[in-house]
Amino acid sequence: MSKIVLITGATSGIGLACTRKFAENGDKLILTGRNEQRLTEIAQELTAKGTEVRTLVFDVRDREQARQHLAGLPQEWQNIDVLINNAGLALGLEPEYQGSFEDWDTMIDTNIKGLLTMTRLVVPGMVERNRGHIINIGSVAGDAAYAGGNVYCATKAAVKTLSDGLRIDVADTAVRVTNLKPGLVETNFSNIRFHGDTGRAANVYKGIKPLTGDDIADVALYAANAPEHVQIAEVLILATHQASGSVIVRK
Ligand code: NDP
Ligand code: 8X3
Repeated sequence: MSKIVLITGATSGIGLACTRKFAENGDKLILTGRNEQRLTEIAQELTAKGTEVRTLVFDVRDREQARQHLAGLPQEWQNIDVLINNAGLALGLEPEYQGSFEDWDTMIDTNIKGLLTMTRLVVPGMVERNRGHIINIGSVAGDAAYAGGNVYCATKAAVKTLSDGLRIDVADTAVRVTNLKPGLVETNFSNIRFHGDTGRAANVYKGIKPLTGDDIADVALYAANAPEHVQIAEVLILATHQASGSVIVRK
């Protein structure tokens, strides 16, 4: 049965890959992001292939905008079946005692508070309907800190704890909660982390075949379509030559 799937940060990387996979699966999509032009282009591409799409342009850090956009959805789009909390970022790789206050605030406001905002706004309807699925994009970074990862790792550890907490809080309903924890995925992630230093970003994926957004989207799609009595609670997805956040074998 076709589902209504809301994906945050649908304009790039893992969010865009999920967008395309769920569209191919025949689902209806609510795509959110900050880049209106990119969202429109993606929506046009998918609409041409027969997918029903709505786009919502807002920053997940802006609680009031998020609230207004969701409340403004037409009635037939209100019953969201799957929420993919994907929007997020890392900024910097400095030691904790030298990090940027501004970068820390952006990561915490986006990766933790933005995810919480979306959860708070969407999940009550799921609980009321006794149907729904939240797929949070955590990270191997949330399992253990790595050098320079400090605040980013802490935000992804928070995603794990918030996923576990939510799973407990909805355990008396049919709502499911999944925390997907990718390792190295080649997206725009490292360009953002290094503030546009593309050479430094490219080095992150040197000597190893990294994951792609599609690899993560495949798992998200599997989790969303697992039989109703099956809850894929948490999945760690690594490149074959990556063993943990800090053990990466490059050849
Ligand atoms: P990308 O930079 O390619 O995509 C990030 C997406 O999030 C973009 O669409 C971006 O939109 C959006 N976004 C960022 N900040 C906001 C915001 N404040 N409001 C709305 N949208 C926002 O990176 P990835 O696809 O790699 O990252 C997606 C998620 O996956 C993140 O949560 C990241 O932490 C996680 N992750 C990534 C891994 C990797 O190795 N790449 C590994 C593990 C987890 P915009 O263009 O407007 O900035
Ligand atoms: C993104 C993967 O290893 O750069 O969460 O933290 S990593």
